[in-house]
Amino acid sequence: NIIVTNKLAGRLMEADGEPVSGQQLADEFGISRTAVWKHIKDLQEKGYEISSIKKKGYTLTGIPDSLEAAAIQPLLKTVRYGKTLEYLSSCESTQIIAHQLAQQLVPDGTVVLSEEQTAGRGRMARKWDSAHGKGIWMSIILRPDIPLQRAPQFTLIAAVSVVRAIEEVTGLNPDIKWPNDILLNGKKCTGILTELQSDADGIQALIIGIGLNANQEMEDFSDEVKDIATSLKLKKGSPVSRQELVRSILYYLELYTAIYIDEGFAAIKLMWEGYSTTIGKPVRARMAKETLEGIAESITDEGVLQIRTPDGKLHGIYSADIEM
Ligand code: BT5
Repeated sequence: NIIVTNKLAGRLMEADGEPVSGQQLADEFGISRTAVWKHIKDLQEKGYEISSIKKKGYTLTGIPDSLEAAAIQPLLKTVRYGKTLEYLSSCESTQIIAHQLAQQLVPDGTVVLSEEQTAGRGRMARKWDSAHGKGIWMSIILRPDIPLQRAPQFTLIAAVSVVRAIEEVTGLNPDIKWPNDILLNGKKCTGILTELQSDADGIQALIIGIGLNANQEMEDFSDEVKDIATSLKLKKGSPVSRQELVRSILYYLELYTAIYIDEGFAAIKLMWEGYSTTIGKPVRARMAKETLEGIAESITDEGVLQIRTPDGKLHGIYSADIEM
């Protein structure tokens, strides 16, 4: 029954503000007009704004700010990504759920979204601040047929996809800081975490975690991140649509992944370099065992950062925190 309710919501969303008559909905869904009316009531209780005008029908005038499948899927422009979508109001981490789902043979492009994470994580077991309903806390399960060592490139593919989506939906112009930060005026608005499941046959699943600060106010951030974090709303001065952002991120991620699989990393690398604040700058790279200072010269075709130290040597950095 909830499935019919959701499909009906989708039908009204696709009508794009035009009224759809109760009779037409009844015919399309093979239910009575009274049943249609009950589904409409259910939707209204969930926060969907639907007006009904005699002889014309039902018009959708507002959708709740939720990331549930019914709100995301109808206007999705992808072929596969997001077609299977697990939505939770709260969880420890969408990465954990995605890892579990990945073992159950869910399809390429399966998405996990949660309104809140109680133990959101960054790289190296760091915490990720995930206030309820304010951001996009999303994990995407991909099953690309690529060798293990190419997995880090997906962090860069995801970063370019998120930047394009932010530009498209909000008009803001974020930068990328290698490897996984997206910044607005030097403050972090998005972090990306790429994890994988592999066996002797290679990669079974890539789990791409995206944490995007959408509508936080300053007070929604914990003291630990207040000084280094920002949200799209804070920068733009008005709320942004999380639903449109999710759809746009999935659209670009599917598109750029296809380009990457067909043509290799070169095209993605060009876009990435266009958005990067890191290349050409003096940087300090903190790694687990050492710290290097030098000029960030380029990224390789594998996505490895090349730093030239003052002694003229070129160092390939696979993972680090970059200070500029
Ligand atoms: C990251 O790690 O930037 C990857 C973050 C990935 C989060 C997503 S949310 C969906 C999925 N489920 C998860 O549990 N995780 C993924 P890293 O580069 O290690 O940066 C972590 C650091 O960023 C922290 O140590 C803080 O300093 C800072 N930070 C934490 N929360 C933040 C936030 N909401 N906004 C900006 N900075 C934050």
